[in-house]
This record gives sequence, structure tokens and C-alpha cells, in this order.
Amino acid sequence: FEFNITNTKKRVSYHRNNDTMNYHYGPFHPMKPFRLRLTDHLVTGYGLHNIMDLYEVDLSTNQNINILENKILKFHSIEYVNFLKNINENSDQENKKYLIKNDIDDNDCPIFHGLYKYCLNYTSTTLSAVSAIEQKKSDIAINWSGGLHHAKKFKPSGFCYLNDIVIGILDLLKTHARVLYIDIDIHHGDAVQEAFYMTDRVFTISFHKFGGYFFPMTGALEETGVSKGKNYALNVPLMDGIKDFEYTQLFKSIIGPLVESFNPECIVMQCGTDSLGYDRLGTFNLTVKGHGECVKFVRSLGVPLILVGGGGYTPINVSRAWCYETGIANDVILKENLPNNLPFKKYFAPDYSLYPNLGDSILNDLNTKNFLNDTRIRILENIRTLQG
Ligand code: V1P
Ligand code: CA
Ligand code: ZN
Repeated sequence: FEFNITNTKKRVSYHRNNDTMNYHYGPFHPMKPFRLRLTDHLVTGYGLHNIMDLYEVDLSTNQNINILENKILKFHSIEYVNFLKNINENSDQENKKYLIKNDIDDNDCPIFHGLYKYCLNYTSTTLSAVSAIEQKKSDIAINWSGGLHHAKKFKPSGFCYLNDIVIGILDLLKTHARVLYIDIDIHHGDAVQEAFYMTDRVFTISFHKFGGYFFPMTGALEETGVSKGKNYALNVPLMDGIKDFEYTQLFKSIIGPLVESFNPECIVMQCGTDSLGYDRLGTFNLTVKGHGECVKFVRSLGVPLILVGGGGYTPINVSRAWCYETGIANDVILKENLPNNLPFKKYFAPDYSLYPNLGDSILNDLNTKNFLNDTRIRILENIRTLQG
């Protein structure tokens, strides 16, 4: 293959909302918006904010709340958006009927204080990144608070309420003929796949753990799209314990030819960090560098790129990876020792390193060479049918 490897400086924008980081799903819930605060402290501690365009997204100074809600309604149903808008942690049974009627798992998706504002925050921050790309102000636009890939048209799922990714891609389709969506969260990007399952304008690919009742239990290799979208969805099901070398080899050997044949005008990459070793929910053994190598490779393809967050349940490692990847976007290598005067620095004890050993957990790598080889061959066959 001939990859379009470029190595030029790129205009990078960092989109953040100071309010998003303050929300709480509840004391026992693994999703902790505080991890965004840790990430931001690392990013600024390393001085990366000085070399990017900063966009402070703030709903209270945004007069265009109607425009935002119209974009949300391009994907979500009005009944669902009204439900999110009107529900609160003290709502009575009447309001909660929607939960029951739609079989909503409120352990995964609790109704917490300020929920709708939280949803508008992370969604508008992704849309801010989208518009920096649409207006060609950035080559790479980052929103670590986005990437909530399970939210459905009618209901929340898997810690996700509004699907900022689908909403963002729908907006991108106004200016871009073809969008590629890449998902390296350990969970299947089910709702993004589903939203674009019938179209050849959005190619979705997810790498994830599959099998053994692992959430959301979809994402088999056989799911490849329908009608016009046939062969425009791909799934890379993996088993516990995969490590950097095998994962990055597989990733590059698939994404390289895929970009070559699909020729996207924009790439949206969901960088969920629950695929790192020692994640509270995840079962892979990736390190910060391995995870980041996937981002580095996608950057090298020279296509406008939007980076969003996603899962990640060991906050110190989530923040390490997203800070490292912010560095990669800017083509700088961050020194291993965490900066001085870093708020919450004690959380990073005992190593105080950006690159801790996450590849050596007790989870054995169950992905045999044969299994990975077979998977790769079958996926590459699918990509070949694309060229038709
Ligand atoms: O497994 C399930 C539910 C239980 N039902 C029978 C299905 N839920 C998972 C949800 C994982 C969501 C991942 C989101 C993302 O892809 C994107 C942000 O990372 C789940 C798990 C688990 N171990 O899979 N929920 C919880 N754990 C949970 C634990 C404590 C409190 C609340 C939820
Ligand atoms: Ca995934
Ligand atoms: Zn996940």
C-alpha cells in the first residue's frame, strides 16, 4: 500500500468546558467526570495549552442554544430530549415512566443533578471541535469530554445520554462527502455503527472486547452494514489481555488500507481509555504509549481529524493517556516525569510518570497469533470488497 505519511506541523485546537468536569454520576459509579479535570491539569502542566488554539465552550454565554438543540434533534427523538430536559434527581414516578417504558438501565445511566446541562456541555464541545474542522481553522480538534458512543435515538445506554459523536458526524456530512469513524474504546461503538449502518458516507470501525457477556454484546466480525451501507461498517472483536505490539500492528494493518480505499475527508476517532491495562472495567493490557501510537498513526495519514474521549475508569491513567495524545496531536514528546506544581500530583504516586507500566497486569493475553491473523485476513477481505 502507499500510505500518505505526512510529518508536518498541524493546527491543533483544544475544546473544553470548565463546567463538564464538575458533574457526578453517583458515588459508586465508575464514570467520573473528574478525570477530565485531571486531564486538563496535566495538559496545562506540560504547557500544551500554549501551543494550541484554546476554545472555552460555555453554554451560559452561548446564545445559540436553539441551534444546538436542532442539531441534537437531527439524531435524538423529541420525546427523549424533552425527557432529559425535564427530569431531575427528585422527579416523581410520573416522570420516571419513560425509564420503564423504554427499558432504561438507571444503574448505568442514573438521573443525576444537572444531567441535561452536562449533556449539552459535552455535546456542544464536540460541535465546537466539528466547526473548527468545518471552517478549516484546525487540522486536529480535540474534545476529551465527548465520545459517548452508546447513546441511542430514544434512550441513554452505557453511561451515555446524548450521542455527541453521531450529532457531530451528521453536522460534518453537510461539508464532507465521506467521514471515517474509528473507535478504540474497549467497548463496541454500537450506537454510532447503528446510526450509519445504512449509508456509504460514514465508515465505522470499532476495536473492542467481544464475547462472554461483555457490554454491549454487539460488534461481531459479521456486522458489516446493510443496503447502501453494506461493507461500510467493520468490527474487530478481541479477547482479554491484548498488548501494545499486537494491538498496534493489527490497528495499523487495518486502518492503513482502509483509509487508502475509503478516502475519507475527515476522521473522527473515539479514544476511550478503558482499553488501557489496569482499567477498572476494561480487560486489555495497553499502555499509554501503545494507545497513543494508534492516534499517532491516524495523525500521520494527513486527514482532518477530530479526537474525542469516551470510556476510561482509572482516572490517573485516563488523564495520562489523553495528555500524551494531546502531545501527539501537537507533534511533541512529553518528558516522562510529571510536571512540578501539578494539582493532585500525589494521585500519581509512586512513579509520578506519564508512562507507567500498564502492560503487565495479571490478565493473560488470550488472543493467539492464529486468532489475530484470521481476524486481520477476514477484515482485509472486507476492505477489498469496498474497492469493488
Ligand atoms: O454491563 C452492563 C449492564 C448491566 N446490565 C445487565 C448490562 N453495563 C456496563 C456498562 C459499561 C459502559 C461502558 C461505556 C463506555 O463504552 C463509553 C463511555 O466506556 C457496566 C459495567 C461493566 N463492568 O461492564 N456498568 C457497570 N459496570 C456499573 C458498575 C457500577 C455502577 C454502575 C454501573
Ligand atoms: Ca471500541
Ligand atoms: Zn468503554
